[in-house]
Amino acid sequence: MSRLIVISNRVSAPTKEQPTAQGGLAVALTAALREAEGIWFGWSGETGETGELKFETYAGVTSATIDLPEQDVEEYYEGYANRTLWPLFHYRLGLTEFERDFQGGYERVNQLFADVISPHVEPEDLIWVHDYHMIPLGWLMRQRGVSNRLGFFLHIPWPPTDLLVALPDHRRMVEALFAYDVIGFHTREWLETFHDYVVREMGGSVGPDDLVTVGGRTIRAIACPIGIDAREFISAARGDAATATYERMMQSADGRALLVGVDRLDYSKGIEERFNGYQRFLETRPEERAKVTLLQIAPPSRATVQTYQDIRNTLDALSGRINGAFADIDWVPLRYVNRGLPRDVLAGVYRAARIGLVTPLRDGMNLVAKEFVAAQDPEDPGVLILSRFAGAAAQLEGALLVNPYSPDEIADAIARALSMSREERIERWQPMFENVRDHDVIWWRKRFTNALAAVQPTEQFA
Ligand code: GDG
Repeated sequence: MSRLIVISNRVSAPTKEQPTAQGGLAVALTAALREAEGIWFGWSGETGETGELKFETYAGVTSATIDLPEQDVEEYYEGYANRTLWPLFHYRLGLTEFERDFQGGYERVNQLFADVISPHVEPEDLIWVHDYHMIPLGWLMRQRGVSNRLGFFLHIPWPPTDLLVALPDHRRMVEALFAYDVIGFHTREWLETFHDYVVREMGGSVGPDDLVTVGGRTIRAIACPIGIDAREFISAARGDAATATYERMMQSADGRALLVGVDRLDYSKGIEERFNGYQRFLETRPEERAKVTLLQIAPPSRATVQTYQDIRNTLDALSGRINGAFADIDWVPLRYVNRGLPRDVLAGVYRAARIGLVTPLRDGMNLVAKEFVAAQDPEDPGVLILSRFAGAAAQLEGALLVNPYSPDEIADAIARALSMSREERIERWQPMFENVRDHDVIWWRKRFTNALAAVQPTEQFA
């Protein structure tokens, strides 16, 4: 069997300090790396100047991390990744910052990764690069003589051509993608917007079997939706910590229906719009007011970036206004928790929820929607209210789909979910549950790595 090399911005393989893999992606890749005796490369999250990889093997998985100089962290990570590509790829041109320094830092770090990783590659290795931080890495590794099968997976949306062309050097970035043999997107929608760019901007063509050709180079571009570690999450939702949380939640809800939102604090997640929708619900349906409580969990992320500080301030103010306007002596309409909770506690929170509110303005997939579905009681499941702009909407057809920009649509969906019969809730939930269970993160990993393993190394790079 070929070795698997995984490369991503951050490494979440288990280590001595953090012995269990955190989150579905980490679990899936860790399992694959253990089977294939592979290595996971990435940034350590620390600043430093040594430029050397630190190897650690723990529980059968090897990770190799590197510190980055402070300037690189600012320009590559906080700059190009978080202030240029992230907003642009989430359709937020107004929030996108275009700075040459950012682009320079991005190129420098990708060069550094190519320099330090390439010497560790063996001829039969399968190499799988992840996400927007590392788009040019494959190309740079090719320049260093790496002729292996190379795959790339994008975890965020692929933006429409008319937006992408606002990025200086957009064509060079997409050309670099053609150094990979297989590239993966979560949905057909993102795949098709990629096709559109290739045809319109590069004069390329789209063939059968997911083949895409530009000039003399043909690669496979596939839709490959990520899933969660469904088995783990279903059992976590029935475990002791989740059950204790469930009971605590039900007691504190005191007979009211619980609405739950769980998101990294990020403007793409539509938390502000969700609060506006909830406020509209409270305004327009006074008789329902004391029957509901919204719990929003939002651990801060990317806190050094100004737009993230702005969204935090906005949400602090908005949650205060909603509670100020509607709270009673014995009822608070909105509980806004600004920190993360352990995964098994989260599973209990989902299970106690009558409604899961997942309303991103744009999201590559959205795993919270799938976790919510997995955690439900099959005899009495809650209702998922899901943004039509989340990649997950293509798979979770039993959700109430909403346009998150419309407070009225969110308010109407809340009202509809509250009055939904148990029979209808089960009917909607069952096929979603089967989808989440069958298309889990292991399925996703196998679909991608099988596609990559099936590639014949091209002469061009051999
Ligand atoms: C990117 C793409 C794509 C959240 N709060 C807590 C917590 N979380 C966990 C959730 C979930 C994960 O974080 C978030 O995953 P998402 O998919 O919702 O979003 P991103 O972080 O933006 O991920 C996204 C994903 O990559 C995978 O390809 O789906 O579209 O943007 O697992 O549960 N976990 C814990 N405590 C919290 O308070 N333990």
